[in-house]
Amino acid sequence: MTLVEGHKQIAPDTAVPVWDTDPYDLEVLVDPYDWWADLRAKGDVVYIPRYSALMVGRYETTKKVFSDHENFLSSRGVGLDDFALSKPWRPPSIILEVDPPDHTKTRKVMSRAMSPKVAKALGEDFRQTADALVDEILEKGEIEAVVEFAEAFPTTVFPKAVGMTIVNKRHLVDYGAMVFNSIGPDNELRKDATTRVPEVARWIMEACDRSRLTDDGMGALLFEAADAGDITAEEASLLVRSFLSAGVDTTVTGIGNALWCLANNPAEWEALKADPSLTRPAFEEVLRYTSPVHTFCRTSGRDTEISGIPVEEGTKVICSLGSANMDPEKWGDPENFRVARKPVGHLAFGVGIHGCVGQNIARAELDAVLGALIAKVDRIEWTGDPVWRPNNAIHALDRLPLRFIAK
Ligand code: OVV
Repeated sequence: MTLVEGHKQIAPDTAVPVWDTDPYDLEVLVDPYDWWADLRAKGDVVYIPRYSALMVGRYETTKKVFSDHENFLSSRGVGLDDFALSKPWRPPSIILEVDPPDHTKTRKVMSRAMSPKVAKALGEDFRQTADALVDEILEKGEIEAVVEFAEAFPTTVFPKAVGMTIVNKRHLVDYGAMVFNSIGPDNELRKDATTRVPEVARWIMEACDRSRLTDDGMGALLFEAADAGDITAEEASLLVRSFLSAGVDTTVTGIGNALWCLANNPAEWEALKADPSLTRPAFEEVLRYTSPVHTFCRTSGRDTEISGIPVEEGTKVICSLGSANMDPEKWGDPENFRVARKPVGHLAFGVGIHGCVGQNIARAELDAVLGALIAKVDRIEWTGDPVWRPNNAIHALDRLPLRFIAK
């Protein structure tokens, strides 16, 4: 069998539009908006010869594929590698890269460990840390906000919430880059990110051991589930690894992207300051407008169809969450960032049984960060040009030169 990027080469149905393009081209990754518009214009589903894969980016189709876990599997990998045919770069995640019934049990344990109640209890520490960080930033005035704000916050509060006793902020950020770049082709980005796999992955697994965790964090809740017989101790460790895989880069990106949106849209920042009840909707709009996780794949587990187009078993379907979140058919004026939009149904957290299980924690972090900004900051201004950092699955900033002016 001929493999392309670790999956079966397919013969697409003749009715599928063919688009000779690279969704993982560096220029697309750093500025995807026009490319997404082209993707949606091609049709419900397109064939990308370069990767011998189908791709979807219209809202309704993307939502449908993402919700249909029976036809579109996660257990064969959510990147371009088909785990049925090629060896994954790390032992697969037991919550992300798995289907029901195996998924059901781990999902339940993870949702309990990150319940609204847990998120609420963490809120106090999140707020204290956000207040202190914003005070520090105001003292400095001008900062590079990716490192000094976006990375600083989650790498402080999240390891603490998990109950980690050994913390290496650099390893946490680098591991996130590895995990998310691996959800894509084996291009330069993925090769660069994974050069340090043995060292960083070993550190991550060590940090996930029960002996390295406090008895009062989210990690301990997983080992309590192991004590109760819901999962094994090995599974608890792998689920701690999932916290560290999915909980750092994503929220770092959420904070960076929020600052980018607010600095670019001063009138919306004024509207948010004037009405702090818009804090939550403003974050949802940041998610819709910037899609911190822009792309995930699924694999068809049987012959099926998308919008009436036959799809053969073993087909990788590249799903552009970022494009779906900018589809004018769904959003009317998607190109406008509006803090009061309340974009219910955005796909930034995914949708269906694999929808982000940590979203309560993410929202609690952003409530704290935006709350501290609203309370203390009058203006957010550019001191230079923002720079985006290409990643096969994450739509994140690399540099945010910003000035913060106190109230
Ligand atoms: C990149 C990512 C997203 C969600 C979950 C995981 C990883 C995991 O490792 O479980």
